[in-house]
Amino acid sequence: MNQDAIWQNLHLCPSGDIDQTLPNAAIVVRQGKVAWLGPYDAIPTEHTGLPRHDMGGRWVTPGLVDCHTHLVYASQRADEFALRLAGASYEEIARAGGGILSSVRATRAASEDELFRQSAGRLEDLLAEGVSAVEIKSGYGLDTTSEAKMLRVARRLGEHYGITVRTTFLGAHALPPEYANQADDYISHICQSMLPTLAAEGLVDAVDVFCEKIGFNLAQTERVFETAQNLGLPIKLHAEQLSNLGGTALAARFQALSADHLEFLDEAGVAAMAASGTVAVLLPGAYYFIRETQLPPIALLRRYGVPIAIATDSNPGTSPTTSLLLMLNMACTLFRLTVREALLGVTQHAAKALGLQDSHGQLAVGRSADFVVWSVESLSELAYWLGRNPAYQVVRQGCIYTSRKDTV
Ligand code: DI6
Ligand code: FE
Repeated sequence: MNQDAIWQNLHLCPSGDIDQTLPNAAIVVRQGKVAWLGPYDAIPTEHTGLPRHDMGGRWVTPGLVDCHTHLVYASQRADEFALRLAGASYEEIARAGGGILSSVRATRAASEDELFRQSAGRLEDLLAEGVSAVEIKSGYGLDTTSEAKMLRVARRLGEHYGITVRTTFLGAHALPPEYANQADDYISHICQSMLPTLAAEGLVDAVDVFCEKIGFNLAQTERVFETAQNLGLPIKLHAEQLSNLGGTALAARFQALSADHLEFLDEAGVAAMAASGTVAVLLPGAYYFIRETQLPPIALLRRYGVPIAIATDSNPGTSPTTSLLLMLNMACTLFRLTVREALLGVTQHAAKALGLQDSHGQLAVGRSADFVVWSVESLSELAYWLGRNPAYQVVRQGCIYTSRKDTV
């Protein structure tokens, strides 16, 4: 229940930057928003009559943001995982009609309620770790009806759980069987019909393309971007995940919110991102799960000052995870990010990757009271535990969503 109250006795990290923290702090919540935050001793008198929640000196961060997911889909692909363990590559499976297309078959066949039910379970895992905003892509429907179904489910999830969901249209994820060997025709269908229709229904917040040898080429990607631009929709891009096609530089030309994956990104691409203010979204779960060995160019991203975000890429083929905290650990262990970089990557920078930097990723007066109280001795523990959730209390819009006994 939403009740005006003071959360006190906090070790507060309001910006998601672990170099900026405030001991013995308090947050005043009124009508689901942060009415005030600062040192406990300085709570303005007009608030002092409110009920109190004493957090015993625990750490508090803003609600986390998962800025790249394919959370809505039906079934799973554990059989394909077994094939890969036996030696088949992700690309071989995709070319043989498995991979994304097997999720397309299952997602098309599922009713909207069934799709909601399966996806809700995954979303609840994220929420339990303190995620309060999530991006959800379409891309397992690949026809107007099924893409609309996915996007409606994404919207319903946001309403049902009272969280921020940003929907991204990823119709150009794979070639549907109806358009086999006719990629240009499928792109025309997206640009002339599918995307304008879904946008008119208010289902699309951003547009993404899988720009890859097994996805869509640069010219096709550009056509989708032009359509998005004409509709006034921001763009994102799956780029340089398996090879370097130059998609990132193209995305930067369109002032993309983010370019994602980026293992094969070169210096020219990094420079283009820096110039356009595009966020680099790194997805260590996919890197790990497909046993990639090419590391994203972290040193270059740092040198050019490109903001780095971290996300789950939650999807049935290459990143079947529902833990953003596990991604924090992997970003540090696999990509050698610092804990500070990783935490900024799931707060401030993740919000920017969704165009939500003015409302999410930081705690400030007037913003929604979305925060997480952690049972940890230091914030490094958020990246340290391997598959453990130390969230003590998750608060969204001033409501306590989960609260559990301290286990530390
Ligand atoms: N890149 C990915 O890692 C996922 N999609 C994409 O464009 C994989 C999606 C899948 O295999 O189902
Ligand atoms: Fe993805």
